[in-house]
Amino acid sequence: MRPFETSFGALAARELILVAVRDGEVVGWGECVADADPYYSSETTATAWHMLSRYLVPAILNRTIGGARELHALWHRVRGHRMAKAALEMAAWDLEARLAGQPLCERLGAPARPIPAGVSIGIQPSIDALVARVEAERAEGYQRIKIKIKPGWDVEPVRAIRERLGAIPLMVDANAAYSPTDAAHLRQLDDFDLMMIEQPLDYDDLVQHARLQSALGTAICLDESITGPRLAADAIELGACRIINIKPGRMGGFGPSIAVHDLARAAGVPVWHGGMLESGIGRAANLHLSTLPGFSLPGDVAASRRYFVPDLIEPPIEVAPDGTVAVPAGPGIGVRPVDERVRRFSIQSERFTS
Ligand code: OSB
Ligand code: MG
Repeated sequence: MRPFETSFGALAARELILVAVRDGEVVGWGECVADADPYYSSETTATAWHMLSRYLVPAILNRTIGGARELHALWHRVRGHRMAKAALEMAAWDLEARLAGQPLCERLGAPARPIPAGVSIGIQPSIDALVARVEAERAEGYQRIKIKIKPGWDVEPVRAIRERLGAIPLMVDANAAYSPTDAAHLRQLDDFDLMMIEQPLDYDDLVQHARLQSALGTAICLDESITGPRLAADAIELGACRIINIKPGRMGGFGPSIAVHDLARAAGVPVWHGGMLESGIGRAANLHLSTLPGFSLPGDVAASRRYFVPDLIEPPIEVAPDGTVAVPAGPGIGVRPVDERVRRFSIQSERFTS
C-alpha cells in the first residue's frame, strides 16, 4: 500500500474485513471500513469482527429476511458498532440486488450516472512534494483536490497551492485536529476560496463547530461528527456545518446513509461521498450510493489503485480523463473479489450457516 498520512497518523498497510452473504448460489459482498487502530473512529477490525461474530450475525441467522432494510430492526439492541453493522448490511444489499438481477443503484432508486471524483492527498514531507502531488492528481483528471491538514501544516501548504496552481477546486480535511481556541488561526483559511474545511474540531462536537462556522466564511463539512440521521439533523439545525460527508460505514450502512441524504437534501445541504481507503469492493458500493441526487459535490471515490496494487477486484476502478468514475455495471455492486487474492491476503476467516 502507498502510505497515507493524516492528522491522526500514517497508515502503511490496510487491514480490512470482507463480509460475504450467500443465498443458494448467489453471493453478496460488503467491506468493513474499520481500521486496525481506533484513530479515526473507536471501532477497529478486531471490535468489528467480535460484534459481527458474537451479535450481528447470530441476530439474523435462521430467520427469513425480506431485504437489507430489515436488518436494523434485528440489531436495534446493539448500540453503536456502526462500521460492523454497515459491512453486513451492505453485503445484504448487494445480495438483494443480485437476487433481483438489478444494479444496486437502481435498487436504491437512482439510475447509474458518472460520479464526479475528487482525490484526497495525505500530509506530505514538504511543500514541493505536495504541489507535485496535486499537479499529478490534477493531470489524472480529478475534479477537486482535498489535502489533509494539521496544526503546523495548514495555511502555508494552502497558500503554496494557490500561488503555484491558481484557482483549482480545493478543500482541506483536518480530521478533528483543532480546538475551539484555534478559530482565529483557522480564519486565515478564509483568504483562499476553499470549497470547505472538513471536520476541524473534535469527532463528537457539534456545538463548537456551530460556533466556529458562524466565525468562518469558509463552509464547514462534517465527517466524523455525523454518525446518523439524528446527528445530521442536529448539525443542520445548529448550523454546525453547511456540507455533509456521507460514509455508509460511519452511519451504520446504506439505510441510515439514505436517511441522511434525504434530510440534507430537504434542508438544501449538499452532501458528497467520503472514502475510507477501501478496496474495490467498498469503493464499488460507494459509487452506487453516490448516484442519489443529493450527492452534488465530487466524492472521495478515487481509483483504489492509488492505494492498492493489486486491488481485490479485477478490473480495478479507474478515473476517466474527465474526472468521473463509472458505476460498475451488472447486478448488485457490479464487482466481486478475485478468489485467489482474497485467499492470498487472508489472515483469518469464519463461516456461519443457517
Ligand atoms: O477523513 O476522509 C477522511 C481516509 C481514511 C480515514 C479518513 C479519511 C480518509 C480519506 C481518504 O480522506 C479518502 C479515500 O478513501 O480516498
Ligand atoms: Mg474526513
